[in-house]
Amino acid sequence: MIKSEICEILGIKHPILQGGMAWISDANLAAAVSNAGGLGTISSMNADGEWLRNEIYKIKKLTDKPFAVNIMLMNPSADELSDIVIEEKVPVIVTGAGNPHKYMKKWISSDIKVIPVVPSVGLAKLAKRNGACAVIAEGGESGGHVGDITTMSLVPQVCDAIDIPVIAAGGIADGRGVAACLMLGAKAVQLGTKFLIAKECNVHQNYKQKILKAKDIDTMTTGKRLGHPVRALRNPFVKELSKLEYNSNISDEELERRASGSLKRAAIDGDLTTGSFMAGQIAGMITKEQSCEEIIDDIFIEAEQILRGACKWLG
Ligand code: TUI
Repeated sequence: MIKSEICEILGIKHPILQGGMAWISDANLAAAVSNAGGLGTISSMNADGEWLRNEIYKIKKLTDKPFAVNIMLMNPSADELSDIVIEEKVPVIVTGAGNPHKYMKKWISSDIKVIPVVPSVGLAKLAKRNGACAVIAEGGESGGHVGDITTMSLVPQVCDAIDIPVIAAGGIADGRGVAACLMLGAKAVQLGTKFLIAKECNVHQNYKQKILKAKDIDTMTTGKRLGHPVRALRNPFVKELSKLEYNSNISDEELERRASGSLKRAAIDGDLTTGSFMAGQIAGMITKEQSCEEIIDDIFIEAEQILRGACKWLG
């Protein structure tokens, strides 16, 4: 059994978190992950207050285990959502896509555990100073909004820089990835793309099929020019966006307008030509739909075997 201090801090059985995925991770997916011994996460990126409150009510009916709400700081409703998580006594908040500094004091004084996603050592140090109980060091292999540094380079540098637990994310889909991240110094892992194909995930079937069919080279990033690079599976929409990005006659506003709504079109409508199917570079490793329990059990059985077998390297 693989355990770490993250299990104690968060009250979970296995050191694994499900990444909050906008328009995708709802109460149903998060509850299935929490019931399987990980930490499920409801994404509030696409949410208004009423939607989030409703999902929190639903998850409390579906599980008595801890869960997280993910607050994306680019969300125009972030201020409103930041109060709802307090009112509804959410046990854990994961933040992304920005610096959560202005909310941390009120969350921590309300006994909420805060885990910011950090794409750099500087932000990890800031998160620790502001009272985070752990950080998620997310490498650029991830799907969606990504930083520049890879998981392999980022995780050990963040582990060296701070003395709170580090959770690795980006490029992890199986027990090999989990074992490798523990060797880099991480105390847990966060997986997004792998949970997107879970049986309990309500995303459109076209999205799942695209991930199940993807190969290693099938993702690409766009949006660097706008300051928020996004990794998604190649399709006509993403290829066109990439062309426009290098066209100096196209304004930033026009680019933003084209990108806006594209994740919803993929996740809810399954629109293969105008949707943005955000996914990590490990999409090519995902070949079958499984329940959250099967995903987590398989991953930790494999990670344990690998770690036990690792002595062979010592002769
Ligand atoms: O946020 C994510 N992944 C996401 S958000 C998203 S929704 C979206 N839709 C359209 C366009 C863009 C996004 C899809 N995927 N992951 C967590 C994450 N946080 N990755 C990187 C960061 C991050 C970036 C900058 C965290 C902090 C940060 O701080 C910058 C600063 O100094 O404020």
